[in-house]
Amino acid sequence: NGANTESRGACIVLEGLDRSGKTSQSTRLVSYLEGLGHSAELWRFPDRTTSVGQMISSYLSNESQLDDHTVHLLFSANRWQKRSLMERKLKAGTSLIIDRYSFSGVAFSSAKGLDFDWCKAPEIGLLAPDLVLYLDIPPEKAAERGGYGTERYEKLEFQRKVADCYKVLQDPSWKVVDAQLPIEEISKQVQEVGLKCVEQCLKGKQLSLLWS
Ligand code: Z5A
Repeated sequence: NGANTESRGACIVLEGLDRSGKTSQSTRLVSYLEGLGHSAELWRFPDRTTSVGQMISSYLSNESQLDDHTVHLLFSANRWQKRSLMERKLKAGTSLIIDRYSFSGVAFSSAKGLDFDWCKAPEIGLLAPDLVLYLDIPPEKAAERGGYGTERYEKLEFQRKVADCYKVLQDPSWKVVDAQLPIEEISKQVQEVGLKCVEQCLKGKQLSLLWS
């Protein structure tokens, strides 16, 4: 019904604390969709391959220092760098499974104490995902998984604050999955809602923008 509801790929975002299993689950979802003959790609933010992504990467590994506002805008710019490609891929029928997106941007920066609405502002106008899968795990349990490395945010106290900020962001459309279940069990749930979303977008669904 109408020119704006042409068949397209789905934009599916996985969010959650560090070690919640986003990478494992997004990889599995892409394989599953491809196995069914769908065109799907795995994306992640930060995308460390772009020029802005390299600045973020050196900041995360503590090789450089940046003001909190500056780094927030870099994370956002990193998404803006990919926006037009994202739109082209979706319109060409490829589904994008994205490991972290604007929600990470707002959750991590507001956990540092930056104003919540200020954090949301630079994300306005980016493509809104068709589905957000939130891998829910208590920070203490996530920390037990192989322990944290040396990256900047890999500390329990900070992850607790991030978890609280994610709660503020969460809306009823999010699919919350218990990330403490066995990997296979989580995959089944992710595949079920993921496939439904892909099929719905194939039938035709209008692209929308953050935050509306
Ligand atoms: N950041 C930001 O500040 N602003 C932004 O806009 C964006 C990001 C986009 C980048 O992290 C950092 O940037 C991140 C947020 C911030 N900082 N933190 N924290 P990243 O994306 O490069 O790294 P990560 O998200 O922290 O990834 P991760 O540590 O690899 O976690 P994961 O992808 O969620 O989990 P995983 O690799 O799939 O699994 C972790 C381990 O748990 C692994 O050993 C698995 O085998 C195991 N695992 C997974 N699932 C299970 C289950 N179900 N049971 C038991 N064990 C499991």
